[in-house]
Amino acid sequence: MAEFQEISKLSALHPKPAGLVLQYGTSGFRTNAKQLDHIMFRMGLLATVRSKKTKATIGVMVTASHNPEEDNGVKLVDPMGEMVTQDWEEHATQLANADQEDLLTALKNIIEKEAINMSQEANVFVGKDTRSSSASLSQAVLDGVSALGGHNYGLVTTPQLHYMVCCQNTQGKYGEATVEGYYTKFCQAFIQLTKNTSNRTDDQKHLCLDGANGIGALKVREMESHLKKELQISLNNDGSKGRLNHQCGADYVKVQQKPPTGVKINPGERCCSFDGDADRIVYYYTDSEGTFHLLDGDKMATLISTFLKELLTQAGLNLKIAVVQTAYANGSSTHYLENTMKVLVRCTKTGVKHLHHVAQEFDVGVYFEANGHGTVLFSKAAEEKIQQLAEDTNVNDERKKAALLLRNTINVINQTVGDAISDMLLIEAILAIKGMTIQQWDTIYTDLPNRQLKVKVDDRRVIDTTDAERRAVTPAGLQEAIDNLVKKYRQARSFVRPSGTEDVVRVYAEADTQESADALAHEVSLAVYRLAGGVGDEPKPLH
Ligand code: 16G
Ligand code: MG
Repeated sequence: MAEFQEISKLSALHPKPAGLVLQYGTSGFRTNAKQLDHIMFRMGLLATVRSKKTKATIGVMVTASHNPEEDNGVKLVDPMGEMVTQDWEEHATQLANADQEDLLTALKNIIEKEAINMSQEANVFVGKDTRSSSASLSQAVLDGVSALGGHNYGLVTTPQLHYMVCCQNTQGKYGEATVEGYYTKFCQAFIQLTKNTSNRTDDQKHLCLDGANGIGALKVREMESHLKKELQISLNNDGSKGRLNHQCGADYVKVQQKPPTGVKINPGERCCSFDGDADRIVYYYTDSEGTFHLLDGDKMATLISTFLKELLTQAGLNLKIAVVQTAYANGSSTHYLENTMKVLVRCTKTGVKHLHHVAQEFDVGVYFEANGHGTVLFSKAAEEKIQQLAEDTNVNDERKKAALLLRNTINVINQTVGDAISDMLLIEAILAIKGMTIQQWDTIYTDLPNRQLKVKVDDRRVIDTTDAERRAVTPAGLQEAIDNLVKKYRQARSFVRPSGTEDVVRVYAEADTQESADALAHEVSLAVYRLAGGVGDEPKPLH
């Protein structure tokens, strides 16, 4: 067929380096940008056949999120704005690793296996972040999509691309499939939510933002006028000078537990950081003594679920709300949610797609990873009930008010994927409505001291886990060793898991004091090193 000849011709322009093997990881392919040209072309092909299969628009986002500037990556977005399904992740890996001369066969295998009608039209939305390699790599994706009806959105945040794919496939019901439509939808909802919060001072409207020198900074600047000064953002690390994710951004702040460079922070001031593709956010402040306080995904999940639960009660709506976390959630947050807030908490494997999936089981599913990826999902039935109540003329003022707030809350949230911009607007609105400072939010519960370490091993796949990654099944003896170490400390918990994005084993430990958490993390690292084939020097104690 003519299209296959065309593919052959174009693929010669995007050759695969011999011997290179890459996996579709936790969120797509990610590595040094120099190794990705053929992957991009092939993901353009795959997105096109995925579009034919689903008879819907598919998204391709070129980004390596919080990784350094020299890396890049690519991930596929399914019709409702969610991550691509697991069987197609496998197709992606197959196609990516086919030798140059086998590419057509690999593609035809997928087409056959999925029974794809090649005469079906295709539509692919392509987005990219601000990395210098993103321009040519997204062009390689477009070459793969070639002539088949791709739409190039150019520079967008990852969640903006997810949003636009969803808008397109719901014929505009979710909003208009443009960046402008995105700003209009979320900013209008924010303004509605905050309009009756009387007496907000300029201080309360002010937010200090670290844009990680990435796409989020650019897009916040574009969005600003839509906020009508109801949120006044001082934008730092806007990409005009500094390097992407370099000593700044959500990952740096969370891992280093300190403020980003390039930002002057006044004591008590509310601050937040995005990551490089703006699908992740953390909040923080420094107190009058200069001590740094981080408010991570767990703190956001708690604030949001408390707010929603109160509104649902006021509205008299009997909807099932749950919080979805991972093993990294601080033990204090889980304890607070279950025992004080009395909300259902579920734990899943690491990675947004896993949390998203579980959150879909509830009327209201609030999901957050501690690292700041997260959002809220409302079931169709829940949205309808809220909508009906908001329009009902026979309900009392209190219920009505709660229903209207819930309706606007739904509209300020990007339900397709965790979104730093939308999460920021939601948190800002909740703090405004509750008249709460960041310090008051921080004192809802106190985090247990914790430590994360990495251990290099010969092959991290020797570690297999169960129970949402909280227990190791292999290698033999490792879990027992961890259990025995945990027993030595108070309020302690520890687990290990192979990373999905780096060639390391990750170790997490928490306990009643920082010294204990550090000691436990070290001892567990040693157990991994000894029982799971550690390479290089033995892990050293932290103190
Ligand atoms: C990716 C995931 C993130 C997860 C992280 C874990 C998405 C969009 N991103 O960045 O959710 O927390 O990987 O990394 O799913 P690790 O496996 O190296 O610990
Ligand atoms: Mg990211």
